[in-house]
Amino acid sequence: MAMQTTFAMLKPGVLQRRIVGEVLSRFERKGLNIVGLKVMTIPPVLATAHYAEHRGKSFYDGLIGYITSGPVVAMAIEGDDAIQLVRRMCGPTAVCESLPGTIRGDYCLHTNLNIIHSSDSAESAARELKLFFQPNEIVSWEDGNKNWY
Ligand code: 3AN
Repeated sequence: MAMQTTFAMLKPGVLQRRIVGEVLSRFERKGLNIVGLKVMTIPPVLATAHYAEHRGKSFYDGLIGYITSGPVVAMAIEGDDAIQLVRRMCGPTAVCESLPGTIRGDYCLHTNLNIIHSSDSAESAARELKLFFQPNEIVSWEDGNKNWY
């Protein structure tokens, strides 16, 4: 196991649905540490940088339109194997494959509105954390209960 920090983002609509706390609670209860957190509206230049790998795909324009359509909650989450763990807690990209118990399985109906993003590799996490957070906006902290998770 390796201590990792991953990037995750609650997409537009999550604030409006007032389920931010519910989703954050899942990460907290799991034993992961929230080490960066901010509400922001994504400027188009950041949206295109973040989703550069999808440029040219059929859903790209809709994706950029959606992600810039309202405020998001950007998160840095730390813990042992956090990158893969957070991905698994989110569930697969396609909502019809996301099982109940995962965030996408429990909170969304359509793949293009799949409510949460999380980094899929160490390289993506490093790139995305740098895009969304200044170094001093990520604050590691010691958890006195860490031996109980
Ligand atoms: P993930 O967010 O699970 O890493 P990606 O990076 O393949 O998935 O896709 C980024 C986002 O693009 C997804 N979260 C989803 O909102 C949207 N997306 C991906 N594939 C499709 C698709 N086939 N149809 C509609 N939207 C899609």
